[in-house]
Amino acid sequence: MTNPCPGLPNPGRTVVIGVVNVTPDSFSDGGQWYEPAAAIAHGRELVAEGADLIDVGGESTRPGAARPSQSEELRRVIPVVEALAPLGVGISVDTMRPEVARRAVEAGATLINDVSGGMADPAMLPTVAELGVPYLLMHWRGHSLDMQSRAVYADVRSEVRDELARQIDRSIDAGVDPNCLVLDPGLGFAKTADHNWELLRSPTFLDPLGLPVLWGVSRKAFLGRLLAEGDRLRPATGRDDATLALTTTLARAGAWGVRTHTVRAHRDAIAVVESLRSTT
Ligand code: PMM
Repeated sequence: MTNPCPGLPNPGRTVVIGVVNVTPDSFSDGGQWYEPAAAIAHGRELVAEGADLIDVGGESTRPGAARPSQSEELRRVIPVVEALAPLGVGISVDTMRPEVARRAVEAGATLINDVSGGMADPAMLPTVAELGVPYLLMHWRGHSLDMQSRAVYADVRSEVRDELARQIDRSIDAGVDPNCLVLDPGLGFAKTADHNWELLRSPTFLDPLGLPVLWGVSRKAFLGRLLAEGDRLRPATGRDDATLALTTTLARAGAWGVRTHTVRAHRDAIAVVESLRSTT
């Protein structure tokens, strides 16, 4: 029996993380929550819908995106974390920067979601170890500006698994509590649509690493392509039903969590999955 990590939700079903992108340029919600007041109101809605965690991010990671400065990222994220933390829900901060992670935890964040898995900044892993909060470690090969040029794999499943295993070792070497690690295969990050589908066809492929797994599929471009009419990708907000189909499949396969832009429908789908699992 391992010691649970304080702050890591464990509700006995798949966790739902609601996304609040405080950015002008995220592909998935088109800058709708860029103003702090709008972001805070949206976070409150997601909490009311039953989110287990709210993931607050100030940097768009859409392919080709340029990075905001650290001060701009702090300006976007911290007021939203401060406003949502008192609601009692867990707050995750989606950042690759150790200083943003630290300031967000001081402002009430309870989990660090680092899409670079500790690779963007060498100070991140020691900072996470010092802060002692759960750490979401995603598979990553480089910044958004040119990440799709790194989407080259002989065997995407084993390469993603091996690269994550290396980052797990680095995290533990830096002092991060292994009970506080959550993995994420990083769909869309240095991966083509075919790579994403290949990983999704084996939803337990990271199980040998022995850690909880979160999937971020919500509204991603590979769903837009799947649902395209001719050359026209289905717009991001028209991808929620397909996202829900994946949540159902992933929850059925035992995923620890899903990261989504809408919450209630995902909680409902997970309730159905749990009821099917029930033996009574
Ligand atoms: N995807 C995005 C941003 N942050 N974090 C994790 N852990 N996993 C993801 O798949 C992920 C992420 C990009 O999508 P968005 O525009 O919906 O935030």
